[in-house]
Amino acid sequence: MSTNMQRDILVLNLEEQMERSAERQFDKTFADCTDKEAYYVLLDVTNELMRVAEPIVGEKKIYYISMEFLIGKLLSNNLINLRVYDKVNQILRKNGKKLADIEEYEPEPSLGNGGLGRLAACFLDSIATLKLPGEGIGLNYHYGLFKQVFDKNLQNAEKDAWQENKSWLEKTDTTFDVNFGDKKVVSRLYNLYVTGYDSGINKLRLFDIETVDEKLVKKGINFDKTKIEKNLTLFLYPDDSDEAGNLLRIYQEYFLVSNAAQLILHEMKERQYDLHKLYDHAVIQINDTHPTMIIPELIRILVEEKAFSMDDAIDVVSKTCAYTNHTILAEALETWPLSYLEKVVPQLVPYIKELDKRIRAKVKNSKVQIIDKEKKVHMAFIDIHYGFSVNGVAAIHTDILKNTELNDFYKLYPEKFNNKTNGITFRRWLLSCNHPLADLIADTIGDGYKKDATRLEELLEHENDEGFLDRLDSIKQEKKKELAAYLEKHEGVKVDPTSIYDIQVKRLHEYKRQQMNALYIIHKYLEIKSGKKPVRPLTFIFGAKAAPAYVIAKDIIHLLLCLQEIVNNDPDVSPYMKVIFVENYNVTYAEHLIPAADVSEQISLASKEASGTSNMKFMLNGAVTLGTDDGANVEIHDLVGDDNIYIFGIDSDTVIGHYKKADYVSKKYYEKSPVIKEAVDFIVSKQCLKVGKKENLTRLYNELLNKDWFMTLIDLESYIEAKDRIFADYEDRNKWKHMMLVNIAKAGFFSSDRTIMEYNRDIWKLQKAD
Ligand code: DL6
Repeated sequence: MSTNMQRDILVLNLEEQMERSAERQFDKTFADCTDKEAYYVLLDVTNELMRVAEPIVGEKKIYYISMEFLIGKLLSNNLINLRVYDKVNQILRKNGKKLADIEEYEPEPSLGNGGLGRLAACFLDSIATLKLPGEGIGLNYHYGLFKQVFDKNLQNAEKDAWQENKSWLEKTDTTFDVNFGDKKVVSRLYNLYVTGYDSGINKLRLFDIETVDEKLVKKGINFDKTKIEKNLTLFLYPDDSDEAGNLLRIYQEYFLVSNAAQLILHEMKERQYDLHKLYDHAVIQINDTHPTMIIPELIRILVEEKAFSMDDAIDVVSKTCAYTNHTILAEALETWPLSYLEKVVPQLVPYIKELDKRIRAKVKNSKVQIIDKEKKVHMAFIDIHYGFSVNGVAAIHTDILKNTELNDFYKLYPEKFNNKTNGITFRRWLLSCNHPLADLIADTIGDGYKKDATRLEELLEHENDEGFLDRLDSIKQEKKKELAAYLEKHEGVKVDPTSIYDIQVKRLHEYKRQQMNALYIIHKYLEIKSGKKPVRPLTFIFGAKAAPAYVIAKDIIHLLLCLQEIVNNDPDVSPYMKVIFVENYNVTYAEHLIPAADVSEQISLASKEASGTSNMKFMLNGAVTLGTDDGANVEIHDLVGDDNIYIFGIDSDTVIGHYKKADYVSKKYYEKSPVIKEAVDFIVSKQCLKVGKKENLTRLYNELLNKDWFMTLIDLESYIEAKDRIFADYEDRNKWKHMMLVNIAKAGFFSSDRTIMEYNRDIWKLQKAD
């Protein structure tokens, strides 16, 4: 029987399948199952549907290698992609159940950190949706990224035990030997099915080892970092503030690429492809520098095990590998001491030296050498010299790479550089998280936009349709009410759904400038205290995790939590303004927050945010951006025009100029402006110190005054002005509804389907499966 027929039969008999599964697993009827049991029933039948779905195959495949895949909960998304969402909901209703209640029991896989990992997940969805043969290759972290817990206004980190026996993961029989310099481990492959929207199935390949010992984790997320056989896949981003942490990260990275190389070569062998033509059958996208070792590893295997000459091996691998850069922050561009690599992967070192030697023979410029004078290996440089494509993730980011950060490389290889502006999957960030909006759009312009997002522009024909604009507005209100209920349940804070929801959710980093938002909140607080009330209550919502070793980032969280306590408990102020820092922000939380947002905070220092992707998710859900001309904000600005976005602050050229001349002095702005001075001083005021810790608050205060590397103070006044303006404009309801409409209508460009089509057109060159 064809897979399509098997699928159709399963779908036809879905209700019976569910009954059978309920009986098999719990000895109950489906109606009698608890919501938790119902989740396992749905998991079971959905897994079955995926097992019989058509795999996407072709002569050439994309292998997207990444240390992170922030896939989020999968149930709703899979039901939507498999086109059984409505049918399942009907059956649930019949049995007195709601999908939203059932989904609460699905654990969120903790396999990513932020934008980079979430992008990888969106890309897998789009690759499958476009029927391109492709796989993600990553690691199966047991505790993944830490779980954030607040105590005394401080962030604590705990392990996130997300794995369960019954899950989306399928254990396979595939194992590989992975040899490190001082030890050998045996890997195990797990598969996770990736559904495309109304298309076929690809796989995410996650590797693990069976000797991991979860009991190694003692208090919080502390564990012995030297016991590699026991800790290798415990955590994503182990604390790398010491040598053992750095070494562990290198062990993890090599574990990933060794498995990836073996898996790819195994598939080539199975299909009897000529390895000299590897690039005709495989393209490897290296997601940031973390999987860079795939290049020397593949070269090593081809030379040592497949009798390739060094020249041939380098040639074939260079034609197979492509690199995506996701940041210009120097500290995030990995450089590993050669001595660390000699310890963990001595077998790769001769190859890395050979790659370095060949560049030295060709190019004299010391700034492009792979191994520098201090014997550090620049991983990105391996990718650029020995990959065939280098891409940035938004237009301005790619321009900065070409013209500034990687200019020496751009001059060497102009043909390799290209831009691929990021995107988001609309299946998750609209169809799944905002059903009423998705339905309204379908009612208005038809279903076509679900496959071709540019059709959202057709909504512009309705810009004068008051009825439509009112429906848009009432959906936003409905989502705001839902979020208010969710926040009350999860954070214990009551918010006014008629207030303006101003939301900043992303990793906590100084360049993203959550501290600037905090200074605005202080400013508003003091204004209200002095009697100047806002026209409408304001709700400031934050969600962010700080890397456990990033001290100032944790201080910023501390300040925001202190402000939350001060503001929300002050009877003079709390009716007019609330601050909520949600605990343990993750994909699930984002799915509740984003549809309800009015204002999308995208306030990074211009030039520093490579792209950003929450900006796209907010826009798609009708929020208006308050931001700098940075990352993909620049493209949002171009698309929606000056009238539908609020841009403030110095531009990227000015920022880069300040860095070049080293002439930025934050104190100058503090001394010149009473508004800035008052806000900054509040951080160490008696009122703040009463609820906060002196050490943390003083450190942050000093950082802002004496360093402020990400130039918060230079932009603060224009930020306050723009934010006051956006809040005032919210009162012009017609104008606001129109802005919502334009933002939604113009969001089509940011579908990750478009991004993946561009990757495929320019880099991967895969044939779509029939
Ligand atoms: O490309 C995905 C995502 C971008 O949207 C963000 O702007 C960028 O910060 C992020 N990059 C990283 C890499 N490390 N750092 N910093 O997460 O990638």
